[in-house]
Amino acid sequence: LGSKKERTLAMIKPDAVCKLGDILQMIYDANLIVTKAKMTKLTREAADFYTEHQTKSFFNNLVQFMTSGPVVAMELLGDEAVSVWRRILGPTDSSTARKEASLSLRAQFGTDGTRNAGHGSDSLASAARELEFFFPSTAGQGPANTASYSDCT
Ligand code: DGI
Repeated sequence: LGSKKERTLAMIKPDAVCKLGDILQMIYDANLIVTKAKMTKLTREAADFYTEHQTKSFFNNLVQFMTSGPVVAMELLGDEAVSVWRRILGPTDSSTARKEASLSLRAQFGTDGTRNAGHGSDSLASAARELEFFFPSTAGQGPANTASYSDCT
């Protein structure tokens, strides 16, 4: 009673794929379950994913960053998963995140406002759209799997 199971789309951005282990621990500690996962290198799909931002000044930087290496997309399931995962991420700007008392994912692994380690759907409606983007229920499989990643230093 009082719990609301939700599904949300979590994405680990290219700058934090090397930290996937730490991030899975944060997901586990928050009582969220990974119900789908895919590592993929986005190409022009990145522009479609961020289509709402296409008129913004930072759009080109954003797409360039998001296509610079593999991302890991996951469906997370749990009580209030949308807001719980957003809380784990912390503020959009990693510098702002580092000023907060709690050590969010972006505070730990992000660099600035563009290179900010992760993404999370901001509503149930966005989650439905973004999950369909990465894990389509019909017509194809979405962005292709990337077989390997070996760039961690
Ligand atoms: O949901 P968020 O990822 O926290 O934020 P958002 O949906 O408003 O923006 C999507 C991404 O676009 C964000 O993760 C990084 C980039 N972005 C958003 N606002 C700014 C930005 N990048 C820069 N450089 N400056 C911004 O103001």
